[in-house]
Amino acid sequence: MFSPDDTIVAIATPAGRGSLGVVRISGSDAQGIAARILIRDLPLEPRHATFARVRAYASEAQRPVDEVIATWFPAPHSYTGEHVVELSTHGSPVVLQQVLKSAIDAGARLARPGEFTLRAFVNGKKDLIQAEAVADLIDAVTPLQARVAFDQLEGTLTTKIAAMDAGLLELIAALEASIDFPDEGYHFIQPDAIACGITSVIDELDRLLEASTRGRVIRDGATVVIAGRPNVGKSSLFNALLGHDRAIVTETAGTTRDLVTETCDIEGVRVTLVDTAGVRETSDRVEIEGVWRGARARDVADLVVVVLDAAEAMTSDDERLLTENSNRQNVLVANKSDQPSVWHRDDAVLVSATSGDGLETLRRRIVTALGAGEPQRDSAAISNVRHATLLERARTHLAQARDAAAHDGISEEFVLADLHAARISLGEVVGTHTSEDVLAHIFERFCIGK
Ligand SMILES: Nc1nc2c(ncn2[C@@H]2O[C@H](COP(=O)(O)OP(=O)(O)O)[C@@H](O)[C@H]2O)c(=O)[nH]1
Ligand SMILES: [Mg+2]
Repeated sequence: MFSPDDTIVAIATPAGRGSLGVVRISGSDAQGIAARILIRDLPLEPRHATFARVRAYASEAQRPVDEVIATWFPAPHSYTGEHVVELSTHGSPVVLQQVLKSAIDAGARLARPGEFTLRAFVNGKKDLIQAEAVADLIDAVTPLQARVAFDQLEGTLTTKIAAMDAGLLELIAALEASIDFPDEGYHFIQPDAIACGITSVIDELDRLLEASTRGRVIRDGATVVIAGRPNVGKSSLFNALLGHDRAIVTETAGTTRDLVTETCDIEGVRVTLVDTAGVRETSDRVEIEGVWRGARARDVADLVVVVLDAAEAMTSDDERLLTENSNRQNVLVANKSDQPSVWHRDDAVLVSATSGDGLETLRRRIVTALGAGEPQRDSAAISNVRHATLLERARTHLAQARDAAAHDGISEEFVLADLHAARISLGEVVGTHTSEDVLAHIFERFCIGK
């Protein structure tokens, strides 16, 4: 899919104007290309930041286009594991394009999306989890997302998987020895010991999978819909959670008629917050449409925040909304706590959208209900559906292997087949067993220059 022998080049910094921009060149001819486009008598020294000028290579005049700092990272001590030259230019899109063109004219090929990181993977600088973590880290919009991605980049998950794989390899070795010397029966390992060894790997997988809901909510964010009858303070609560006045608030019932959507950071989780029209019987056509849209939004929400007015008796509209949302993931809010309450429910968070009382508790309740609460100590978060699916598959094979091992008369070959299959699934997570299609799919979502 990619030609691995080309020397590639791309602008590594985002589109737009800045004080600096970076052009990255990687491949066997990186130095040669740098020598052709830099106006400089001496070759670059390894790992030294060197001042130089870049020329327009193909033009007649070969006139200088910018002053740059050039750094040469000799293979294999570079991001990609190949020779890499990085040019820090002035951050003008025009200058960056000229430097890029000059490198292409001097023999480089424009890199495809993710090609630098793909090369890092192919050259063993990063496993697949870490390569994917690079994309996640770049895409992160909350500090928590960045932390989870960075942990994976550091290899927390990789280490866990390597430990499980080593455990399985040991069991496989013992079982294979038993097969090679059939007269000895289970001489090298007892069935109990096999089952026990498999169980400890299954337990470890379960811990990882348990933490995966949290990881996925952190990585992908969640949609939270605010519902309630008119005038209970939905829009006020929406604004309070956002921290600015986005939705219109008035004392007139039926003010909000369309969905109002904003993203915000709730305890590190990227939440798409949706304010809806109040649920009530109405003959106003616009309001009917609004109520219908609100119902649709609740259907697709990860969580519904049902707002009730603590200062007023509950109505049949409230009751209906409570029943309707009881099967959904929900958090109940008793709003207007600054006024005397006329009812009380243990399961509702007492909040005042106008004074801000109770908002902290509400934020925590939302995050907990989304399954993204405080992490277990020392847990590596699985944030990626691909990882979770493969780990589930490994678990299924291990459960089968354990069953087979527990049955007298089932041959070791069956146990072995499942243990091997489990190792393959684990290997796919890290990237030791991964098809080209999967790789292409993963690297597609990178931007050019990464
Ligand atoms: N005292 C008090 N009034 C509130 C509170 N939250 C909202 N309100 C008032 O209730 C009315 C309706 O608020 P709004 O947010 O538009 O409700 P919505 O129709 O559910 O979106 C407005 O007059 C708000 O100022 C609160 O916590 N305390
Ligand atoms: Mg409103």
